[in-house]
Amino acid sequence: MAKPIWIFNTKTFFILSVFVFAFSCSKMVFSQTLTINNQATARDTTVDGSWTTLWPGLVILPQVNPVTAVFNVEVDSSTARNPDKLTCLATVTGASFSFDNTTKILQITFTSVTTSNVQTMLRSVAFQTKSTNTLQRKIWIYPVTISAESTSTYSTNGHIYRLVTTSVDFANAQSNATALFYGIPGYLTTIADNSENTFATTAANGNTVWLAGSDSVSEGTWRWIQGPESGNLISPTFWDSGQPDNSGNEDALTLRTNGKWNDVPISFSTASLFEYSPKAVGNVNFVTVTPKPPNALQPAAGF
Ligand SMILES: [Ca+2]
Ligand SMILES: [Ca+2]
Repeated sequence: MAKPIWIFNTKTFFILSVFVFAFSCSKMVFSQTLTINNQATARDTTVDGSWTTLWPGLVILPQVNPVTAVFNVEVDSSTARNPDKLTCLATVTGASFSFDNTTKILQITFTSVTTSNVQTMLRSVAFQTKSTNTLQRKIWIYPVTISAESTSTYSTNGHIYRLVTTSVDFANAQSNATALFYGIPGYLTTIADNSENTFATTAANGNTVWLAGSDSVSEGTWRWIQGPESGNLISPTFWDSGQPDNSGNEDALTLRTNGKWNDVPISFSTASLFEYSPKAVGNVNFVTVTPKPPNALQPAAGF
């Protein structure tokens, strides 16, 4: 009878799907890199004039040693008030920090530090203000440079580019790009101009890499499909001679080793260049300021 066979096949398919999904997840775990894994969403902290830690539960997994990196913690300029201060309360060998009172940026530099000590240092980041202004402060923590991976930072836009040489198809490349890296999700690289294209070519280090472009929706109309420019028409373009040729139906974009672009089938398999906009999507802490009682404050001028 056809019906029982159909049910059996559906069940088999479901069970196989579960195994395939579980296997995929286990692969993802192995391909993960240093990740601030519990800070993907914004936090809320209340401060009262004392030094208060902002990310006391921050976790970095897995432990990949050593780490050479720079992190920024920044009070958003639209919310910062002049008495606002940031510091690190911990002391760690190989780590140093400085606070710029004008930009309200605390910069923490790690040189060959264990991930455990990076975690200790970042957990100790503290905020203090003597301001009576109760405006909610918006504070980010984000990586500026990371040398533990094949990454480079483009100073023009502050974005981090990460080369992953494992060859995968277009769909997997997009999926892998969004995995958290130091607590921030990425995307396949998008190119804004010739300078960024040159930078990306150098970052690709002799590999042909996926970019976030596609014309699968409308043949010949190329758009970015990931990242801040997702949905935008791609302009300018840097096609190699004779490209795009849609040879055999090619709807995905690659950056060749010569810095020129080629359209390829989505089933093509190659390396990836991930892009991260750390400041735009870094871990945010919304800080509520609760001033101390009036008798603890200086008297208002004129009274
Ligand atoms: Ca095409
Ligand atoms: Ca082509």
